[in-house]
Amino acid sequence: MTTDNSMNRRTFIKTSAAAIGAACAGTIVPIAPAAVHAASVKGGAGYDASAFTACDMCFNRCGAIARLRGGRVVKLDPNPYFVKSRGMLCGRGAAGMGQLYDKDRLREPLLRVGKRGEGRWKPVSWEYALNLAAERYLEIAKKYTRCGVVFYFGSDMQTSFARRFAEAFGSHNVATQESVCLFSTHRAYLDTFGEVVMPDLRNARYVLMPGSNRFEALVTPDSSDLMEMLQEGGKLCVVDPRCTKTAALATDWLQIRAGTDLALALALIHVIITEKLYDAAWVEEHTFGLDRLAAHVAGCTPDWAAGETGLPSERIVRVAREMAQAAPRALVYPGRRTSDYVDSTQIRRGWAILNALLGNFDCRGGLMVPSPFRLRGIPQKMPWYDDNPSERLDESRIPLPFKEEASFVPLREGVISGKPYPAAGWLVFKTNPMQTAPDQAKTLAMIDRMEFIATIDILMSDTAHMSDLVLPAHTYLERDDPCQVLPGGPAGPCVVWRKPVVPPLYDTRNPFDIFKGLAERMGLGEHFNFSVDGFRAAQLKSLGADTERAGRELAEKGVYIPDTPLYGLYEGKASYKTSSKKIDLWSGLYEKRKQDPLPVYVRPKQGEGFRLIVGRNALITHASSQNNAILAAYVPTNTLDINPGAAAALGIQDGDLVEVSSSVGKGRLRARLDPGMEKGCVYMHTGFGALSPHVSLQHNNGACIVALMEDAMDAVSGNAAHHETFVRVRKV
Ligand SMILES: Nc1nc2c(c(=O)[nH]1)N[C@H]1C(S)=C(S)[C@@H](COP(=O)(O)OP(=O)(O)OC[C@H]3O[C@@H](n4cnc5c(=O)[nH]c(N)nc54)[C@H](O)[C@@H]3O)O[C@H]1N2
Ligand SMILES: Nc1nc2c(c(=O)[nH]1)N[C@H]1C(S)=C(S)[C@@H](COP(=O)(O)OP(=O)(O)OC[C@H]3O[C@@H](n4cnc5c(=O)[nH]c(N)nc54)[C@H](O)[C@@H]3O)O[C@H]1N2
Ligand code: SF4
Ligand SMILES: [Mo]
Repeated sequence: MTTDNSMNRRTFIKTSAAAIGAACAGTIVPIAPAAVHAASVKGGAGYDASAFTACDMCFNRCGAIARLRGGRVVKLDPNPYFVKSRGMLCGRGAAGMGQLYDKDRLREPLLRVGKRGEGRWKPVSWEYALNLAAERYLEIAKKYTRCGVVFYFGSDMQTSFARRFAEAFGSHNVATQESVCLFSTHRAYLDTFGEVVMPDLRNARYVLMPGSNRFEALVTPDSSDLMEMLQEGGKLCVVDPRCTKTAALATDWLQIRAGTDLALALALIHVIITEKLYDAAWVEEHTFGLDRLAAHVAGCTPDWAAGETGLPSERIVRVAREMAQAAPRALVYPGRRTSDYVDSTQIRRGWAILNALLGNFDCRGGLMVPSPFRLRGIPQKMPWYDDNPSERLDESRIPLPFKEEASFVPLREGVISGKPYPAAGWLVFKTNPMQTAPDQAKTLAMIDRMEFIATIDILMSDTAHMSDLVLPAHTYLERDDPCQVLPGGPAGPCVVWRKPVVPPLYDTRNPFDIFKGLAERMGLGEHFNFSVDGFRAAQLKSLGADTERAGRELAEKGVYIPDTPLYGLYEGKASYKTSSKKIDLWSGLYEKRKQDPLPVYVRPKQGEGFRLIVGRNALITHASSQNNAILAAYVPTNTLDINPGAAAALGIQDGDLVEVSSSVGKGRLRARLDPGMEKGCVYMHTGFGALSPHVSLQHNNGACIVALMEDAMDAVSGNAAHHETFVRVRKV
C-alpha cells in the first residue's frame, strides 16, 4: 500500500502548479484553490458592490459572491477561492436570490387562529410571540418534564445554536434531518472503521457507486472530483435501478433490482476472497474476522447474486477483479442519503467491509479519515433537571441509537404512542417533516399529540402550516452566521462564515436572536450571553497563532483554509475505535446488541404494483426550493417516472394523468415514460403537492410523495427507510 503522508494541504498547494499540468492517469492529483478559474473576485463591471457569502440552497455551503445593484442582490457568482466546491456554484446556488425575494416569504410572526391546518393566521409582535412560546414550553415542561418538548432541526450554520438552546432547555429528545438522511452510513462506517470516512474521489482510479447520483444529487467536492477522475481515465461503475445522469456518464452501469445491493456486495467480497485479490499482509494487520467473513460469503457466489440482483454473473466477477486491481486507489462510495431499506445499515456494512478488503483506509484515492481540525466556540455549562426520564423517546425502539441525537421515525412513534412517556411540545427549525419524513399521516398523528408547536422557517412550509406559532427567519443573504468547518476531501477542510449581504427584509429575525430571546424568557439567558460576532471571535481565537490569518482570509477571500494533514492519520496508531480495536469485518458490538455481526442478505419485501423510490433533481433541494420562481421555471412540477413497457401494460401514455396509491395514501400526477427505469420501480420528485396554500408554486401542484410512503425504518439505526413502499398506478 502506498501512502505518502509527508504532504499536508499547504505543501499540496505549493506543489500544485506543476502537478496540475502533469495530471494524467496514474498521477496523484493535488487540489489547488480555484486560482485556475481566475475570475475577478471583486466587482465585475455593472455592479455597485460585491460581497462574499456561503450558499445555503443546500447543506454543501459553497462559497459565493453576491453582486448588488441598487441595494438588491442581482447575481450570485462562485467564489474562485473556495476549494470545497472547486470554485463552482450549481444552478440552485445561482438562483439563491429567489429565496430572498420570494413573494410568499413569511413577513412577521404569525399565530394560528381557527383549527390547525385551516390556514388562518393573525400577525403578532415578536415580543408577544417569544413570550407566548417561552410560556407554553415551560408549562409543558412542568406537566411532562423537560423531555416532554421535542426538538427537530435541519442542516444550518445555526443548528449549533438551536442545539445549544435545546441543551439549555434540557430535553433529551433532539433529532435532526440526518436521521432521515445518512444515519445508516454513519452507523456502518463507525461500526466497521470507527470513523465516518470521506471518499477521495479525485485520486481514485476505480469507484463503485451504489445508490448515489452524484451528478444530480450534488455533493461538493465529490461531484466535481468524480467528473475530473473520469476525464482522466478513472473508472466509475454506478449501481442503480434507474439510468440516472451519473449512470449515463459512468464507464459501467449495473441496473440492479432494487433492494438487492447486499447480495452484490457479498458476491464481490466472495470473489475477492476466493481469488485472493486482497493484500493479505495489510488485511491481517488491520482487520478483525477475515476467517469468519470468508466462511460467511462462501456460498455467496456470483451465480447466486446474479439470481438475486438480476445482474449477469460475469459482470460481477469483472467488477471485483477491476476494483482489486486498482486497489488501494479503489473504493466503494459510502453514500449519503442511505435511508432506503429496513436493512440499510447492514447493506452499508457490506460495502464498508468490501472497502476494508481493498485496503483503502486512510490513504490517497481511498477513504479519508476526517481532519482533526476543529473550531471551539463558547463552552456551555449543561444544566441538570432531576425529574427528567433517563431515556430518549426513540432509544428503546432501536438497538444502536446514536448518543448525540434521536432518530426521527422512532421518536415520532414514541410521541404517537405516548411511550415510554408523553411529549406535548415541539420546536421545529429549518426542516419540513410534513414533506420529508415518510408517511405524512403519521406526522399528522404526531402533531395531533402536541399541545404546542412553533416552527422557524422562511416560508409557510407544510410543517409551519400545521403549527400554532410561526417564526419568520432571515434568509442566508440577510444573516449573520458563525464560522463553520466544511470538509473538502483531498483539498482538506475549510472555514466559512456569513455576514449579511443585504439588510433583512420584513419583520424577520436571525435564528440566533430567536433562540436567545426564548432562552432569556425562560431564565436560561446565561447560555446565550454573547453575540454572533462574539461567538465567531471566540471560534477564531481558538486557532491560536492562526487567528489573525484566518480572520484576514475570511474577510479577503471569503474562506480560510487551515494547514492540516490529510492522509496517514492512523499511521503509528495502535488501535481503531471499534470493538476489536481493529477494522471490524466481524462486529462484536453487533453480536452484543443481538444484530448480525456479519451482514446477512435478506430478500427485500415484495408487494403488489411498483416499488416507489425517491431521489433528487439537480435543480431542486428536497422540499425547500420548489417555491423559488427562478428554479420552478425549469422544474415546474413532479411526474411519475415509469418504464414504458410497464406503462403500456397499464394503458398509460406519456403525459397521462395517473393515480398512485399505497396502503397509506393517494396522489395524482402526470406520467413520464422513462426507458431508464427498472420495470419494477416508479420514481417521483419530493416536495410537491404541498397542503399549505401560502407556498403558491407548491400548493396543489403535483403529488406529495411522503403522503404515499409507508412508515418504515432501518432496523439498526432507526434511519427512515424511504424505499419500502409499493404503489399501484392507474390511468385516471
Ligand atoms: N440537486 C440536489 N443535490 C443534493 C440534494 C438535493 O436535494 N438536490 N440533497 C443533498 C443531500 S441532503 C443528500 S443526502 C444527497 C443525496 O445524494 P444521493 O444519495 O446520491 O441522492 P439520491 O438522488 O437520493 O440517489 C439515490 C439513488 O439510489 C437509487 N436507488 C434506489 N434504490 C436502490 C437500490 O436498491 N440499490 C441501488 N444501488 N440504488 C438504488 C435511486 O434510484 C437514486 O438514483 O444529495 C445532496 N445533494
Ligand atoms: N420523500 C423523500 N423524503 C426525503 C428525501 C427524499 O429524497 N425524498 N431525502 C431525505 C434527505 S437526504 C434529507 S437530508 C431530508 C431533508 O429534509 P428537510 O430538512 O426537511 O429539508 P428541506 O425540504 O430542505 O426543508 C428545509 C426547510 O427549511 C426551510 N428553510 C430554507 N431556508 C431557510 C432558512 O434560511 N432559515 C430557516 N429557518 N428555514 C429555511 C425551508 O423552507 C424548508 O421548510 O429529507 C429526507 N427525506
Ligand atoms: S451544491 Fe449548489 S445549492 Fe448546494 S451549496 Fe453548492 S451551490 Fe449551493
Ligand atoms: Mo440528506
